[in-house]
This record gives sequence, structure tokens and C-alpha cells, in this order.
Amino acid sequence: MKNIDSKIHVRGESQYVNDIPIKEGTLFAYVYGSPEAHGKVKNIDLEKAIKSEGVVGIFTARDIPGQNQIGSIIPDEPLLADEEVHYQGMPVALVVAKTEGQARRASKKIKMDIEKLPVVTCPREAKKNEHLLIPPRTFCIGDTDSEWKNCEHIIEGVADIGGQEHAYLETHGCYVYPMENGQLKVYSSTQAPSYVQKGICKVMGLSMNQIEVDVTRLGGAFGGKEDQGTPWACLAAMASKSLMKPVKLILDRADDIKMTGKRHPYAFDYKIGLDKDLKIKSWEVEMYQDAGASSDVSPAVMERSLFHGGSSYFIPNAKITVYSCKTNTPPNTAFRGFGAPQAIFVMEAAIYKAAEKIGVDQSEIQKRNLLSEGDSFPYGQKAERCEATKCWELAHEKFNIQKLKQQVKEYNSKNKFFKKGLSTFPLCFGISFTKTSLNQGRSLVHIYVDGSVSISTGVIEMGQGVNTKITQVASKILSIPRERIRVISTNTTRVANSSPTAASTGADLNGGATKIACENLLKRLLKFAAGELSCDETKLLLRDGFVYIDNKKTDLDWNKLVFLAYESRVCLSENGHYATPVINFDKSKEKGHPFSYHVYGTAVSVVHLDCLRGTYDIELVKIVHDFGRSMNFDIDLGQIEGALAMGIGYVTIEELLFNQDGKNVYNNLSSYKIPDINFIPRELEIVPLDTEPAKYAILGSKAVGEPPFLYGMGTFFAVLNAIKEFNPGFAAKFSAPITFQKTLLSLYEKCDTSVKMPGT
Ligand code: LUZ
Ligand code: MOS
Repeated sequence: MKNIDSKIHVRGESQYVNDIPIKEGTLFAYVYGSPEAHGKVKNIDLEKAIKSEGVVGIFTARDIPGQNQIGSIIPDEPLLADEEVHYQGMPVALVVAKTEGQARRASKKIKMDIEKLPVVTCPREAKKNEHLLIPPRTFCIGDTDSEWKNCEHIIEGVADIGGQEHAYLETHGCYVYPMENGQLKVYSSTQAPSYVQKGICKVMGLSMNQIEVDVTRLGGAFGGKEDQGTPWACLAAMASKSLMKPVKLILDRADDIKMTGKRHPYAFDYKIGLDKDLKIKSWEVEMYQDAGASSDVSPAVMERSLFHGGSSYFIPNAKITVYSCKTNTPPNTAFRGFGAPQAIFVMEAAIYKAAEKIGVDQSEIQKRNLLSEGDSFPYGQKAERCEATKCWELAHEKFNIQKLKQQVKEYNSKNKFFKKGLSTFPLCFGISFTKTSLNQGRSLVHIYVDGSVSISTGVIEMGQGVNTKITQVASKILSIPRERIRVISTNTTRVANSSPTAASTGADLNGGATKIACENLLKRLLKFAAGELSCDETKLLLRDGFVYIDNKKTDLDWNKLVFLAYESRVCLSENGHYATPVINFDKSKEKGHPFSYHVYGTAVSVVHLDCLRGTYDIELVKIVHDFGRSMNFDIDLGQIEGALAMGIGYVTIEELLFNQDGKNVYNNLSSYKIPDINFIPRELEIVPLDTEPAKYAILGSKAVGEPPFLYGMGTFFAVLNAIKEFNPGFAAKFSAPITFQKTLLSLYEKCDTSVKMPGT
């Protein structure tokens, strides 16, 4: 089954927020952001701006009727800056005018008087200054302290990894109009309509039943719209309610990049101990999370870093600590992988360095430490239906990795200025929101009298194809063609209190709820049919749109059945609720069973390096992936390819840099480079692991949104290997992304560990 949206996408008919036909009298808003990264606000001069052509109103913190507060986990983030500014681009005022251009021109006339304060953009420095947003958290298993003496090899080191811009195609935006009785209707580009609803209520002093948030689809989000769709909606809502006019607020690309948070950069100190058989015995790591100026979802990101602190490996003794550090950059936020990529990066860096020091292949250490059935994760959950070794072995067999290594070696021996590097990468990713209560979904299913079906769920379609999966679920349970089913917009008045579409759980939670709703409807209809056909309900089933008795087709078809049921006053609507079973977590002990299952996989990457220029491309990536039993291979493949490209960009060419003034240096898509078609692997193969349907996944089909992002990380280590082929004296530094600039310097660097890379 193809993605149900492909047709309208290619015709340009899909409606995003900016495509919604606007109402008469619509006003346009523009956000004025702080020109300084840190300081005390002495004065905001609006005089010239107010007189500017077309301006209808300018709103500042003082105009907020409710609380000036949008922090969703910790209340530490004002909607509009009041006494202090904490990052460049921090929203200070909202200019509303008759046209977008007028609003923008007026905003240029705002003058701010700011008394500058020191700017910090490095998490280590913030930690040193004790600027932590929340107390640190530690996960422990075994006893690392007493284990070091049993280790044959002990390696210590540092690592760091940069941030990442989400680069969704559709920037943030919102369109709000006032309704009667003080109600507001809100169209928002958000992964979390219920968060937007709640946020507006807090800021406006309204109750949730006064706000209707509606989302048809997003042009990408990747976590960037989990928490950060909310401020723009709050601003537009405030203007709309105050002026009693429809208000539209769409960020342009430059402002979106400047004002919104990214993936969290991290810095690490680690210590790893192995025995003589290369088994990891002890693992200590301290992670310095760069949270930006306020906490946003950083505490939850921190939590996922803790959960993935052992990566795909069984570590009997571990001590994993994360510090959430306050810096003067936009508040960093959710991004595909959500703290796991950073934690996994430092583990792989430690393994790489250990391999280098011991003189073995990196993959030898990886292989010997893979999780096995029944092994404990540091948080107490045991690996069940563990596919780590199966993926690893199948990858070696299918892709003949031994031979690939041989070919790389031969190529390198024959070429002086071109080198190849290969690396293997095992994946293990936990599925479920780490916050147990978020693991619930709802679905409202209506069967209309003509037999067509409409479904509303709490899930957001953001290009990932979840509506196609929801349609498939309903089509399968109700046994009717998918053309008769329509998944409609996500709306807070139809489905309330929805969790954000995040943590790769959208299809599991909302598909699960849809399945329950459809099963209940089916049961009800079959009970009714049994009466009509005067037979026992247990003999009946619905197949291909017809009722069958004892496997014999009757002439009672779906349309007739639905119509007759309606005439007999049978309810044709159902509200399904799904809550993930088995999961729990005890924060006081930091132990529990937080994930309904794990996704496993193994990737092998080969890069090709031009040693004169320091440039490289990705020759191949081959992946064995554990889908459980994929319910839609085309869509799942699309997710893997997209996630892989994103993961490759993250550790290679995507460089996020803030200067001493806290200015985002690469602040548009011509200087911040994301992978294009030429930078994705020339050879790409994705092989599904032949395994059972997964017990707690929708129709046995495991979540696929985030896990494959991690495969891209393998390319970082492949580049290191290629550099070493040219410059054997080079001491690997674990500072991602490994840009062409860093690569070139590494190629010609003497073996001198005191040499500092730029940007570190
Ligand atoms: N969001 C969230 C997430 O609130 N909790 C999570 O555990 C999570 N994991 C991945 C992505 N987003
Ligand atoms: Mo996400 S990082 O699943 O919003």
C-alpha cells in the first residue's frame, strides 16, 4: 500500500498551515527577537515601530493576560523576554500589521537598550560555573569502583558532538481566529496539539475547552515541533484575542533557524575498562548536555541519554551521569533520537579508542559485547527477544563484511591519495516515551450511513506516513477497502489530551487505539448481523466487505449491514483508548521496565576520502534492520532512508556553530549544509531481519521513526579509519561532526595530541 498522501503531495494540493485559505481581515504578525545573547533589558523603544505604516498593534511581555510562561516540564521560559534576554533571537515583541511586509519593516524600527552580561555557549564552561538547569542524574548498575582492578585495559578520554538543525521543509507557523464566547480556533504546525492548547490557556488565562487546535499535516518536524510549536501559537492567539481578528504568524527560514532550539550538543568524559577477552567490565561516563537558555524538554532528553548509556552492549558495571547545562543559545529541544545518539556516540568513541590502544579491530570489541537474551540494561529492564547478535551475524553474512574489509585494504594499498574507511555499527533503541504516562493514544472512529469510515486520532501526520498505517489498521480490522476510509485532521475537540507524536510511538499508540475502536465496532456489527441472519454470532465473520456464515458468503454486504444497523439504532461510532501494557519506571530507584520493546540492527559503512582535499563521500551503507514484521515495507524503507541521511549529516557535514557573542554563524541553509542527493550513500541496501511479529508493536510492526537515525553514526568512524590509512600517526579525536575542514587538518596533523581541532 502506497502512502495515501503521495498523490496530493506531488500535485501540490496538500494543505499546510500557510496554505489554509485566509479569512477576511486577517492580520500578519512578525516576531522581534533579541539582538543580544545575554543581558538585562533596560528599555524597549516601540515608538517608531508603532507609527510605522500598517501596524495595528505591538505586544510585549506586559500585554500577556495570563502567565508569561511556556516551560512545559519546568516553568523557566518566558514567552516574551521581560527583564532579561538569554539568547540571540529570543522573542521580545510581536508586531502585528495589515501585511507581512509591514510587520517586518516595523520590527526593524524597534530599539532595545540591553546591558550586556557574559555569554556562555559551551556546556563544559556552564558546568564549571554551576549553571545547571536541573540537578544531574545518574544511572548505576553493578559497582564500577571495585571493578577497575579486574580490568586488563583501562582507557580514559573525552569526546564531544555538535547540535543539529531540524531543517524541516515547513517552518513554524500558526493561524488563529476568534470564535464566539471568547473561544479560539488554532491551526498550528505542531507535533503536540494538546501542548499548544494547554500553552495558550496558560498564557491567555483561558480554559482548555475554549481552544480548538487543528492540524492537518506538517511538512516535517523531527522533534522540532514537539515543544516548540507552542510559542508561535501563543503569540498569534494573544494578538488574535486582543484585536478580535484572525492572525497569521509564519516564521521565515532565517528566523526559524535563529529563534528555535536544535539537537543538544554534548561533551563527555569517559573511562572504559575491558578484560583480556575484550569484554567491557566497567563504564563510567559524564555527559554535559548543552540545554540552551531554558529547559524545554531537556530533562526528558537527559533521561533518554541515561537509558541509552550502554548502547547495544551488555555492561555489568556502569555509572552514567548527565548534567543539563545552561548556555546562551536557543533552548535545545527534541530531535529524532532524543538524547540517545549522543550517548551512543560516546560509547562508540570509547570502543574505538580502546580498540586503537589494544590493537584490535573496533568490530571485535563490538561483537564480543553485544546484548544477549536476558541481559540487564543499566536501568533494570532485561533484553527480551534480543536480536542484537542475529542482526550482527546476518549483516556479516549477507554483506560479506570480511570481503568488504579485504577490498578496502586492497584499495588502500594501491592508492596513495585516495583512501577508504569501513566501520560497523550495532543499534539498540528503546521504544516508548520514557515518561510512562505519555504512552497512551486515542482514536475516534465513525462509520457513516453510506458505509464510509472517518478516523480522528491524536497522531500527527508529518510526512512519516502514519495516516497510511492508521488506514491500513482500520481496513484490516473492518475488512473494507482502504478507499472507504479517511483519516481526517488531528483536532483537540475530537481527540483530547493526546500525547505528542514523538518517541517513534505514533503508529503504536494511535494505531493501537484505532484497532481497539474498529474491533469494538466490528463486534457490535456482527452481533447485529447475527440477529438479522438469525444465527449464532460466533459463526459470523466479515471478509472483503461481506458477512460470512461458517465461511460461506451471504448477500449481506458492508453497506447494507451499516445501513440496517443504523436503522435499528445501533451506535456506529467508537472511541478507542490504548495504553501500552507492561511498562513502568521507578524514578526513586532509577529502575524499571520503561520500554515496551527494543529495535535492533547492524550497519556497515564505507567512505571514500580524497586525501588532498579532505573531502569524502559515502560509498556504501548496508543495513540489517529489525522491523519485527513490517506492516508497510515501502513506508518503513522511506523512514530508514530519510533517517540514515539525517544521521550521516549529523556526524559529517552539518556544523552548528555559535560565536563568542552567541550568534549562530551558519544561520541559513546555504551555509549550514544538510546532505543532498550526492552525499547519500552511492550504494544502499536495507535487509529486514527475518523475525517474529513484535508483541507490543502495531500489527507486529516495530516503530521505525527514530532508530535508523543512529546508523548514520557509523560513517564518522569510517572517516576516522580512512584518515588513519593516510596518516597512521594520527591520534583519533572524537569531535563530531567530522567536517571536511577537520578532516583535512587531521590528514596532515603530526601525531601530537596537544594539537587542538578548530571548534573544540
Ligand atoms: N519525547 C518525549 C520523545 O517526550 N519523551 C521521549 O521519551 C521521547 N523519546 C524520543 C523522542 N521524543
Ligand atoms: Mo521526537 S525527537 O520523537 O519529537
